[in-house]
Amino acid sequence: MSSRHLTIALAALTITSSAFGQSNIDSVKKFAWTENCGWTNWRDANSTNQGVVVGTAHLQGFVWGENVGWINTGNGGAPYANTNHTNFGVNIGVGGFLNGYAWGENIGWINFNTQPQIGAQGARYDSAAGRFRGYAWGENIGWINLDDSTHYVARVPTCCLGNADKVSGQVTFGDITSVLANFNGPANLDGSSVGDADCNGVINFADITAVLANFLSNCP
Ligand SMILES: [Ca+2]
Ligand SMILES: [Ca+2]
Repeated sequence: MSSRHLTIALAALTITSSAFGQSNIDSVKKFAWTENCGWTNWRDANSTNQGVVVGTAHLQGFVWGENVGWINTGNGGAPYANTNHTNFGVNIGVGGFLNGYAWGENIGWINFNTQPQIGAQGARYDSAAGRFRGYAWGENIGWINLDDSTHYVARVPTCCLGNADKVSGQVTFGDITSVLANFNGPANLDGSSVGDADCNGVINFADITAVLANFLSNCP
């Protein structure tokens, strides 16, 4: 994708009024592929301030399509009734399956309620894995692939204090080893870096303290 094109377009976002809060989409796992329109970026709208937020039962915020412009997943007034242009949006329903519509400024409605048509491949949010799966359908652009094994959209993992190695299970000596092995090393601000036991974007003695304070606790 053209990063220059993307940067200019993102800077040009003029949508105002709603206070969305920062996107909780992962800084690396933020792209989904559309069969006819290329990549979509779920995180970086207005420097992440209006990117997609995954709530407990709904989405809100904006996706940027490199070739199709803005796609609005909802204004946060959930659950979305989806009966007209003032109350549309994407809800997270039973089993994580999505329902409702997003609106693309240049491409019209995108239907996330695809489970009735395609069953288990319906668009859904897999809360255990913290990522989207399945396929959404754009009336004018065809399938949006949320199911790729490499290029998918994920939520920033919730921090489990002490879990420096980011491996599920009990907090153990392995987490201390992980802090030491990455001590003072670079870390992502979203807390996803191995070694960053307290998820604050730096790896230091505080991470050793976090491991010890949570030793043998369980992390999902
Ligand atoms: Ca661990
Ligand atoms: Ca830290």
